[in-house]
Amino acid sequence: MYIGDTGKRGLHHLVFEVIDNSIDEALAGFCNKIVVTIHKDNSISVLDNGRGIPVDIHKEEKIPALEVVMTILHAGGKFDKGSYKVSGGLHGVGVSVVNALSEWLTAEIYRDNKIYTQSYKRGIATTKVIEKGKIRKRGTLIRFLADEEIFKTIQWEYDILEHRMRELAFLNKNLEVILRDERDNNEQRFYYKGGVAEFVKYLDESRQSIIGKPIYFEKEIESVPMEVALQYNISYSDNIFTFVNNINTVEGGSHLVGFKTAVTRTLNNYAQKNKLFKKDNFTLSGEDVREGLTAVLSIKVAEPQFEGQTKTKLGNSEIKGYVDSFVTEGLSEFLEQHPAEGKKIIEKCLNAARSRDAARKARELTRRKSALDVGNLPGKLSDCSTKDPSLCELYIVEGDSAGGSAKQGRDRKYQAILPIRGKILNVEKARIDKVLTNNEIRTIITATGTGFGEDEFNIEKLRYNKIIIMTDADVDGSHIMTLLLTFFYRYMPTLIEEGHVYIAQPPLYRVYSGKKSFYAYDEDERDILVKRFEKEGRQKIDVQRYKGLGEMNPDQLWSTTMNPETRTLIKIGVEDASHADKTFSMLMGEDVEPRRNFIQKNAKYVRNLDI
Ligand code: 0RA
Repeated sequence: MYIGDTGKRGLHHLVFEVIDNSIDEALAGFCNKIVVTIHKDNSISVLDNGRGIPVDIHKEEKIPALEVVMTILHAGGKFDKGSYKVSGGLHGVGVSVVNALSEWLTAEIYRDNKIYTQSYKRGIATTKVIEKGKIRKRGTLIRFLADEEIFKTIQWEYDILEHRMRELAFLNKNLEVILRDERDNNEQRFYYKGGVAEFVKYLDESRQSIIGKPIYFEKEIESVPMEVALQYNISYSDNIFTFVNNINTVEGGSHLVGFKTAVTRTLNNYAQKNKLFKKDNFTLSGEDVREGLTAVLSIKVAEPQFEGQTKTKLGNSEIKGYVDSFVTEGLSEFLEQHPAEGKKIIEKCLNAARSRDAARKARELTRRKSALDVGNLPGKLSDCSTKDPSLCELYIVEGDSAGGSAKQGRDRKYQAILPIRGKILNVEKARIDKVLTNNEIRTIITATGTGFGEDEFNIEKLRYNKIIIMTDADVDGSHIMTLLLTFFYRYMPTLIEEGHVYIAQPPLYRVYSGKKSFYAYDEDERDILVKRFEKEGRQKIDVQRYKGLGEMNPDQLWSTTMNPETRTLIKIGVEDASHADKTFSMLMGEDVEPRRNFIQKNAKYVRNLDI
């Protein structure tokens, strides 16, 4: 049984589990609409127009099937609900688990022109299955209130639900998904006739494509339905997302291997056949053909084997060949029919190959100079004295003056300070060879000790357990923050995935009166502190607003932002790579409009910005 945790993530898994059951019904071809409603009392409901959970008496348990599904662990699997049941470690625990973790839950079933209902408290039935009236439609409605004694929070986050609902609508092209929020009377409808092609278009919204609309094809081989969309854009990174039974296979697996093999081979064959290479014996590498590629591959597998640390790696070996021949066939056909696009794609790949060559030379050069070698630590780095990485922290600090305060204020035993000056390079717009010649970036790579690039990066060599970004709480500061996060996300993603990257939270205000002084991290806190002083009857109350870290003296910086006993750090996680990716390309990319919208929408929340 896996719900994950009792925090925000675990809470949202509850509703995803319920939705998965409706999705199974959709995959079996009996349901094409799902409505998720967040109610004012923090309960949430999922309504589908499927066949309705059966209510007849279960042969073995001698109680209605509905009650079996709702109250007996793992009962879900006993029903043959359709061939592509979601399974694996993430979902598929069964709705009885959701029931057990809910203060209350009610199920309403529309079947045989009747309404049936049953209620539960903390997983135990409090009523029988009751017939409640007549109805013409079919379906299932599940509504529950998560148990506050189990979950730290039971507040639903619209954005998390929105993201998964949209994803499900992209992945199931005939499915209409509606998300309602009764807390603010908001409603969104997700319905994409184009399926994963529209998914790719959405992911690349703020990137410039080189071939117009995405290449799309679908096919079923050996009862494995497959669907893929690909698009090339002018950026230098690749974004390939793979799904098995609607589960994001973050760790990849046999389907991804089949996809990559097919793309590389097909493009090489095509270019050779059409004499698009200057030299006859030239070959494009996998990296070359993936530069600027955005793709979504979605397949349905009857008995998926999920492996890997987070059970998001597809293990079924037969799938590699199916995906390979599917993609080879579809992509070859596209190229034959669209020679102009084919030529553009090959040109793009050749450019990538050239630049990779340049990067290799740049890297060799830097290696010779040992610039990325730890033995040659940058002069600006004030290292800590402890050598045990698990205890060490690296503060990357904006500006020399704040760097100076941090250096004096720190605990030099385990805190290292690396001041960086000005804006670092926008890695979203630069190629790898240019990224590597940028001084600030080289300094950061050297300081971390891990090396760089697919072959050399080694997390074992990481010199600090925590890498903490500390910038001013102003526009420049948040820009530098975003640039740094983009850099880590694009070029050293393991650091983020393994939870080594943090954001420091310096206070925005100091509220003081006489000798008493307190720090406030936002406007609300500031107002509360002022009110408290007023209640104490103090006459002279002052508020200092910190515009930059440099305004704090070393002691203040230590006690507010660096002292592990009192500081607040935000740990950066990649909740969802596609979301982060989209956000970064939007924040850092060419288009101004979506960026402006994002900043306006998030300005208030920017202090809690989590990718
Ligand atoms: C078992 C059998 C049948 C449908 C379902 C389960 C079912 C479960 C859920 C959960 C949420 N929505 C659902 N919709 C259907 C098929 C019964 C039949 O043959 O009519």
